[in-house]
Amino acid sequence: MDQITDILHQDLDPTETLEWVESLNAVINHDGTERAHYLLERMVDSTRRAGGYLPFDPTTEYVNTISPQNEARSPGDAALEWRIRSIIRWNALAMVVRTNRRPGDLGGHISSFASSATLYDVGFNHFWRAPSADHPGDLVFHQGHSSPGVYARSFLEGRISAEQMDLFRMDVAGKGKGLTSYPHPWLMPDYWQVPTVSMGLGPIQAIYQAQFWKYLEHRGLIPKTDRKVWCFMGDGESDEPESLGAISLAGREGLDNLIFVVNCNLQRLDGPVRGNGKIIQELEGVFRGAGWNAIKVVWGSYWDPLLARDTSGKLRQLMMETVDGEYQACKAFGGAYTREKFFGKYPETAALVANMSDDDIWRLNRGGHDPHKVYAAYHAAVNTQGMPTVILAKTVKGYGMGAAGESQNPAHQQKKMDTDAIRAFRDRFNIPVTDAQLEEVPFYHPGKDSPEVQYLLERRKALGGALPQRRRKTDESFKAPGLEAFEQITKSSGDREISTTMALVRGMNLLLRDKAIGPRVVPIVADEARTFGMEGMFRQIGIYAPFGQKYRPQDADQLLYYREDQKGQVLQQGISEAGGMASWMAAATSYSISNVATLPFFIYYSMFGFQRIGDLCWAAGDMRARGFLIGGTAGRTTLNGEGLQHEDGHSHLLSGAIPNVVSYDPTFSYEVAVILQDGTRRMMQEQEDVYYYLTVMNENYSHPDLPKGSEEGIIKGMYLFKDAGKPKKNEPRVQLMGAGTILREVIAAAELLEKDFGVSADIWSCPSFSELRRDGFDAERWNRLHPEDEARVPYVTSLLKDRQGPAIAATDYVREYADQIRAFMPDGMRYTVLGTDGFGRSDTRDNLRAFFEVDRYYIAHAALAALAKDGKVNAKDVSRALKQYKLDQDKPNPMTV
Ligand SMILES: Cc1ncc(C[n+]2csc(CCOP(=O)(O)OP(=O)(O)O)c2C)c(N)n1
Ligand SMILES: [Mg+2]
Repeated sequence: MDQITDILHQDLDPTETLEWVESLNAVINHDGTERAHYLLERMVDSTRRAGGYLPFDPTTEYVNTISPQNEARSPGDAALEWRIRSIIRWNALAMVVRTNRRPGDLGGHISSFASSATLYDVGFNHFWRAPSADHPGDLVFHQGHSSPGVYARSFLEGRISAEQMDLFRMDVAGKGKGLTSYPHPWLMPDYWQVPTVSMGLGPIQAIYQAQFWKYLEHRGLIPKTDRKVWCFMGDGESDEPESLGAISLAGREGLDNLIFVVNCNLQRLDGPVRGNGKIIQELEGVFRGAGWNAIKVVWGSYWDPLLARDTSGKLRQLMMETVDGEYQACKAFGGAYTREKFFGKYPETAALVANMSDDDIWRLNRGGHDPHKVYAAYHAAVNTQGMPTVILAKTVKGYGMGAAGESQNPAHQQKKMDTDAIRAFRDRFNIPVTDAQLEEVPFYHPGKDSPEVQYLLERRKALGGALPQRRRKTDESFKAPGLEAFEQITKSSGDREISTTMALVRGMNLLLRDKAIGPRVVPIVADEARTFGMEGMFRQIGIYAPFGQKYRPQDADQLLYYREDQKGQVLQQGISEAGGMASWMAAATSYSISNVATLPFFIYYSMFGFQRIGDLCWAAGDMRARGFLIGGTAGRTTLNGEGLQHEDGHSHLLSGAIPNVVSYDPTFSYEVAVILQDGTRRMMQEQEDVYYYLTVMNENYSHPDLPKGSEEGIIKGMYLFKDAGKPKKNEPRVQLMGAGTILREVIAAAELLEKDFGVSADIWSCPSFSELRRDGFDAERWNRLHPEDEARVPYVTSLLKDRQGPAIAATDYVREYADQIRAFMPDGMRYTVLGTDGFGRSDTRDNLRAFFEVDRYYIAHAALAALAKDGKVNAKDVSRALKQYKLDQDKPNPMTV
């Protein structure tokens, strides 16, 4: 970059330069700028061929990308739109100020929407289409903390009442009418479509939404249309790795259905975004480098005459030299300051404003506050083909707030304003609220029949209806295949040894055979399909490639070759779990956003899921995603060779914390089948807003038949796998519980106990301790609230209450996982939990299970220890077990090594 600037600033022969520039001007005047561009590119090519090193300059001058003569004109009524925008500004401010004058310190933001009001307004008035019979609708990701402005518009439209405006951030007291702090589909399911406020999650989701629409179009599941994904984000938000981390995908796949609007108010929460640089220039370079069409909207119309008179080029030079920290100061300190510190730097620029008053200088507006400039940029964006567009709009944080916030470093957190500041705001935006009313900061509604409201409603009608609006259910209906469709995996595998990962992939293949649901299955991988044995799908259903396969794959002569196809069904998202998850979220909400239900499976290394991209998983819960997340090669001792960073022993604790996630850790293929079937039924057929998390393992073993009648227990999380029958007199008895591959150690432990100690065991398979916990706490809570009614019995309690002996549970997860049900053990039943607490490591499965003390010997020993405490065997028996099974009493706790 510096080298380029240096070259551009050294002019060895100004006369020659001038001749070239004049020739180019002649071309521009005669044939237009496109021809000039072509010639320049050819010259660059020739220079490069001659051996010249011409690095790419990713940025352009610090002026608007669209020159005034190329601006599309808005057909709107500018004066009326200003009135509407002013009223919206007022009500958004009133909403936050009123909220913060009441007890509770509920917070809210004024300055972000103040900076972006015009950016939203132009979109709402002229561009964003609601779903209607004629159009599937655009999707808008709003900047989360600009929500007051969105509510304020709905208030004018009559969609939100004044009473509701006073329920901002009161989700509980609002009893379903409250207005959420930020966009939350979970809490406002008819309104918000996508949660955005966790910075960075909106942008990455928007990219994968746009990709998913193209995918649906290519696969013929939706017609090709001109609908767009619009994503608003803050300039500070661009710091998040998720914000920019996937933009190259959008460029590579030419997602011209995607428009980013970056609100460049030069500030974030603490202060300037790039005080010592220019965020717009930085982002222009980054996005252009990634193949985006970057449109800068830096200056408003009042600058046009000044720029037209800038024949010396000094104003442009000054604009380029000035850093954002200084631009912010100009807006904070006003016209006189700007004349002296900005224009005063060069005599030429000082002369340009010599005839202007300080007020005139103050009024020189930024592009993002000028509806004409914004309209022109949006118009260019929606008409751009073959590439995504980013609009970099320069604005003022806290616009209109004056000394209370405008361009002030602490503006972001400003939520209270005194009456003087409110009066100034009222005057600036000409709001008909009297001095006497000012104290209460009333909402202002001009009336349903006012020209403002009529105009606004007419605009929305022309664009298909009100926005935002969210669809709760798809109009389609599906019938999930019955369990018989999964017979291949509900029946014993006989001598064949397979893993639950293989069972899952078979289950997916069986679903793919279903006529209606099959085409809706969306397998998503982050470069791990081979790890999970899914490479068969490459050939069978193809990998999605928007431009088809342009090469002969290396393995073309093989049966299962790497087949890419425009109609491919597998989404291969490369090594990006965040990308895979965002892609899954797009598919998992397609029922709502496109009225086309799909059933996505995102299969990944379980360690890189809820832990690494947990915030997206949380947002998926909020947005009522439906689909399967598959944590592959899970388990701290089952994925034996990979070591500390790979071996997952806790993802179930994380998934269990998300209220609408249903999690399972199955052992046998028939358990996988029952869960798959039931999940498909609940999500596709019943349209329940839940999503599933399954851990599957890579250990091969043989699988028995589905035990008769066990379906309900599998789904609820526990069933009797082996009944030891009625205990004989004085026979010590234990209840052994397990999940995942460790259930097999539990089964082996039961044999040891019987053979070596004459202890018999009932064996329970527990595919979901998390589901058991939820059921138990639900019953417990109900009982507390209904002290005189017949008590409900938690499911676990009901299964164990007539059983004898202590219970011992072991899983491949940390102890907290199985410990979740401790409270629901029947009175007097001792409960011992074994688990894989501590850092994982690499070794053989046997060694790891011995290390974490979850193998059959430790389970048998734990059972004897529990029986000894209950007085059913002697301490000597426990010692004998230690000796016989060669267990080291002085082994350090795995937590500590
Ligand atoms: C992941 C995450 N981290 C931190 C925050 C807290 N936060 C909310 S807004 C904000 C500043 C936003 O600045 P910017 O993106 O420039 O938006 P602006 O309000 O200036 O338009 C921060 C840090 C958040 N919401 N999400
Ligand atoms: Mg900002």
